[in-house]
Amino acid sequence: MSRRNRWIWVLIFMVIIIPALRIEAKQDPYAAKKKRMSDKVRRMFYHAYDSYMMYAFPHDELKPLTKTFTDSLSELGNLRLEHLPQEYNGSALTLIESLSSLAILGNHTEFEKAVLWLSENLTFDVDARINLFECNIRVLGGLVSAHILATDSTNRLGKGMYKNELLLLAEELGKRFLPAFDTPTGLPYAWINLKHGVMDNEITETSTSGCGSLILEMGALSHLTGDPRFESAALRALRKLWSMRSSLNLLGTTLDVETGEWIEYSSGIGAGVDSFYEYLLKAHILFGREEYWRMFQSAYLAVQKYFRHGPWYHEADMRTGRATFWQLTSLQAFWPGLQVLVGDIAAANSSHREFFHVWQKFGVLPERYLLDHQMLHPTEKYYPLRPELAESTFYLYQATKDPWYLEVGESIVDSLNLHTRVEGGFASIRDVTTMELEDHQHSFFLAETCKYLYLLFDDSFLVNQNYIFTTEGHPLPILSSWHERLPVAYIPSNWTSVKSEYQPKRASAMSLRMCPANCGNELLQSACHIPDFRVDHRCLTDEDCGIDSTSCRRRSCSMAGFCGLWLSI
Ligand code: DMJ
Repeated sequence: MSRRNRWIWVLIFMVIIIPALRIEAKQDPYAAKKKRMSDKVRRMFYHAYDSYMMYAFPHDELKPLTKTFTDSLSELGNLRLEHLPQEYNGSALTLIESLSSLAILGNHTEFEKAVLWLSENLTFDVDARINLFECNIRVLGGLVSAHILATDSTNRLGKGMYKNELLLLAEELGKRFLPAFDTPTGLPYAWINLKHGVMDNEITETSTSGCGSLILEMGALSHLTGDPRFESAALRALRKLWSMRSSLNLLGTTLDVETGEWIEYSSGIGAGVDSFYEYLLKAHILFGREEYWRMFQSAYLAVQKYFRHGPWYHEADMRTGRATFWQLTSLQAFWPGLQVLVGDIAAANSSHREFFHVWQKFGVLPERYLLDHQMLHPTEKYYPLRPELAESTFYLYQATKDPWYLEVGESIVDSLNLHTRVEGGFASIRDVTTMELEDHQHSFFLAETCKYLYLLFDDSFLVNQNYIFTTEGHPLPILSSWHERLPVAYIPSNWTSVKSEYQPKRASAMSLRMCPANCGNELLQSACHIPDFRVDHRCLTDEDCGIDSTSCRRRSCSMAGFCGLWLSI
């Protein structure tokens, strides 16, 4: 390098690079840590993904210890690819589940390869009995979300290469779901055969989440295809389910789809119910219907009133509200994330801390912990790489920017690498007391666990975008064109729902009510909204907190120093 060139480089370094680094450090003192951690999570994802592609693809899921595969998911049933030998049962499930994560990681090449492969090889015209709920959240949700990501303005796919094949597949699958809803109650069967519809003597028992959390995927499918049948079927089922609530606004866990009667009256916020609550709120955010919000609000208040005990959530009988089972389950850890969407940050923070304490105690979250006996459930000591704690950590960091959540995320990443990483991928834990492993890498590890951990440290995918994540972590964009015109009765007289090109970026749980159109193209805010004193929502006293845009309630300052909505019942 000549002396002159050297001087030019020194100059560039001093004038451009050093100030840029300073600005970056000033803007985000945690930038270096976030970069280091997002790289680490990226490597985790690819270790899981590459291992799947090497040892299991195109089967459903990887068995990382034996480096083999599994298709016979008891939860999901079997799908089958047409062009493969008859004895082969599989749907490349993990590949479908990885699509949106590949897009979030910015891997356009692999995303394109996967989309094109699935477009050519996936079929649903198969004699296979599948679980409606699991197939909906994993396969239909994966396809719908990937279709949207394939057709948005980011040019993830080469021009002209993609001709809506994933949407056509999703539509085909959605049509095959429809016979499940053909019951006297409109509540769908839990199991359906993709070729033959509901089988003779099919079981009539299903769960609350099984029939109450189909609306995001099926609603999105209706909006994308223009065929209203998917959304109608899911909405009819949801309305029927809601009509079965008790006078306390509580629901049970299992029910009969033919008679519409409850089978299990006890319920909580975990297995069999969890995503029902999640979908009421998220459906309101995605489709703008006031009806979903009213259902959610009543359901949420009932949960806080009858299930909550300090930071814990026990189960209760829907008829009496009396506590039944005092247990913490791994699935419940999604709840703080949902509370962030509601704006109930304080409650979210306190439960999240307890879940994290349990994680620290065992190294990961055990499936079930008996709160009343302070011990693990004797047969449910496993940890199948579930995402829920990482998911809530991501939401809480988004809402508060409190670096504590970065610490939590780092600790989750470290535990996963320490206890579950093996040469052939990531293995589930059979027993958290011995850390004995189990030969299974669930597809949600790629769809959710890695995704939420990555987004915690690198949320560039979300900048200037507004997505809602399905219960399986597949992003769906919030579009004003998907928002129903609010029924007249629910529009306060001096407000209007503004439809403009600016709205997709601004419609969110916090800003659904728009101020009158005479705002012009200024930032559209709720008519009642008053922003917090500081943009990072930190506070010293209640006076630093403004008025919440959705509920028009005054926010207050938490003990941890964050503005939030405090629900008092
Ligand atoms: C995922 O398949 C979904 O999040 C579902 O709603 C319940 N939990 C599993 C992963 O734990």
